[in-house]
Amino acid sequence: MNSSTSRRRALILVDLQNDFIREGALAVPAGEEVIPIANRLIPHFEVVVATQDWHPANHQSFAANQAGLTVGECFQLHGLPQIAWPVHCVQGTNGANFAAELNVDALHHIVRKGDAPEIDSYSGFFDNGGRRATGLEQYLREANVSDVFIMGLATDYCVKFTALDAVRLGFKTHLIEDGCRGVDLQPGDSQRAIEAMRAAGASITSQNRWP
Ligand code: VGL
Ligand code: ZN
Repeated sequence: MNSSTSRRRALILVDLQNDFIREGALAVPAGEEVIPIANRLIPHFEVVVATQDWHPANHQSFAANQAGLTVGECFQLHGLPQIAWPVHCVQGTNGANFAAELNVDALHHIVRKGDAPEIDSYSGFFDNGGRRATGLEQYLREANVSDVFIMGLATDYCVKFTALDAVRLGFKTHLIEDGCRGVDLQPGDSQRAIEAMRAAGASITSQNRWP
């Protein structure tokens, strides 16, 4: 089988960063529980990619940068629906660093996103307007990746939109459901996100697939 027909499998670790776990600025409930799962699964994949939320301090998704808005409120940001978030994952801060326990030496590629102040970027592939690509698609294609296995934080935001873009781009897309945790601003958001990923064509799998 030549390289153009080979099917390589990539693990995509979404936003396993300090601000999304424990006492982080945008802590996802029980978010830290997925770090050991990531470390355990890494050796099973030929390609391992991590995304990293990477905002400038003046990012316009931060409630603190929007007069009159409080965290959790929805507003329009340059024509796109946006949730006002706490200041998080500011470039160069400890909150933006990968979780200390994550086996970062095993990562083949890191994708930084959300660096343009005027637009958010939940997906690891494109900004929320679907305009600017991060380079992840090109990286995966050059690595002859056919299947992507996605896990991380948060189920209802960055995991969801990364998976939906992966399906749309034609990757066979698998969600490692128990490798994800969600924000659940509204109760049920994570479950609805999983349903949306399934409906779009992602297959839902579990870490038990690699015993
Ligand atoms: C995320 C909200 C804001 C995520 C990132 O990683 O899911 N959520 N920025
Ligand atoms: Zn963010």
